[in-house]
Amino acid sequence: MPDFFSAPLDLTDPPVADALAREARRQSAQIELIASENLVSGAVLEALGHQIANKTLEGYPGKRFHAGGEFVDVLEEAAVERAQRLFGCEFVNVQPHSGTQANQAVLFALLEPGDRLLSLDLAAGGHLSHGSAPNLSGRWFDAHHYGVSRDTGLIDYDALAHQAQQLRPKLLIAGGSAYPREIDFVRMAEIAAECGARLLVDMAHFAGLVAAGVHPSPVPHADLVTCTTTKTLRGPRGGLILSRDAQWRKALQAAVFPGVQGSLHTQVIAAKAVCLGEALQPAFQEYGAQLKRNAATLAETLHQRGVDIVSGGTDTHLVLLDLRRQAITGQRAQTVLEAASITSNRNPVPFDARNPAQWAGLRLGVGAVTTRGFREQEMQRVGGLIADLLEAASGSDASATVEACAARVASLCEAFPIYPAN
Ligand code: DSN
Repeated sequence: MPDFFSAPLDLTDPPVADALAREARRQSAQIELIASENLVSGAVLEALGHQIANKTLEGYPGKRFHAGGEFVDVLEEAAVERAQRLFGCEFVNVQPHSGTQANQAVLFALLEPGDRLLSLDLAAGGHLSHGSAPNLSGRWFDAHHYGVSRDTGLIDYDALAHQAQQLRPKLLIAGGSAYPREIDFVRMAEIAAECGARLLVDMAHFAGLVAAGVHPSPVPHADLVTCTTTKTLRGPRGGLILSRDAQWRKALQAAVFPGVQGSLHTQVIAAKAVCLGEALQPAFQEYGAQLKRNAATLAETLHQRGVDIVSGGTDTHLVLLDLRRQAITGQRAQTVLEAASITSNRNPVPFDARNPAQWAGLRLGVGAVTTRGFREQEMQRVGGLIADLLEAASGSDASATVEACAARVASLCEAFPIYPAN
């Protein structure tokens, strides 16, 4: 009988161990370009796998509903203090289990059911949790959306100001999942103030760039800021709520627990503390700067090969391709890239069809490859591979190109190894 506390997984549960091992090999052998992904440090993984995961706790440090929370208190206080220093804010809640739950808690704190909110349209790069029809936020609130200019792909702030004046929302939301450009937070705050709305900025995708000091911070301008720790912040799956001051503290603490969540994911709190500590190191500033250089290089390489880039480029880690010129769907592109071991996701482009099967966009992000060590030279190679694959995808048989690109992906990945066990 294997020892319960020490037996390795491959002995106790081979099918699960096998799937995990194969996933580790997949990550090692594929070029990961999903914009919401990254590769966490060994230290973050160690915290995530720690037995602190056994601990059940509700409430906040010093005011828990269960005994035995003294060490989790140390971790939660460290995570809060590090986030305060990193983002220059007075209030932080590190408990949200995801970015969506962070947003849900903000809506719970600021709005009553039926209240009006105004957020970026999904096809223009918004997020489900900002009032999308199938999401709770779209069911329980009177959600309206602003878009981007058809000519530039950029937010049209004058049109937004006019729309906000007409609608008088209680909450204006900036940010999303696929808007590749810097947002003018000063202008957003003005628009919110002019119509009597609060401003929430969801910086889930670009939080790491803000932390690195290579992207403007929304913290001084927004009433509230949410993010994940997962993406460019290079930490565990989970969310944060931030505010420049403490005026919403009581409402937000209560909104997270007991409002929308129960007990903590204690191992994730530990891992959040670790990733926030890493983001405070000078090396993270260089990581953030490299993210921007890598994304810009990828966008430029693809543009030179005749691929349309939504908004003409990027200010972040994210590049959104518009494949209408190639006459292929995002799904077709995603499938062909995946066959060559490049992982990405289909996405709508502004004013796109409602049906995901017909979306014309492909979203790329450089968080994981930058962590892996790719720089401009590698991004040019990756851009060239993607351009070859997109050209092949618009023909009837892409298999020869896929095979040639897959071999080049394999050699690139071998040159930039990740975790030691791989
Ligand atoms: N919001 C989704 C994305 O951007 O891919 C998941 O984080």
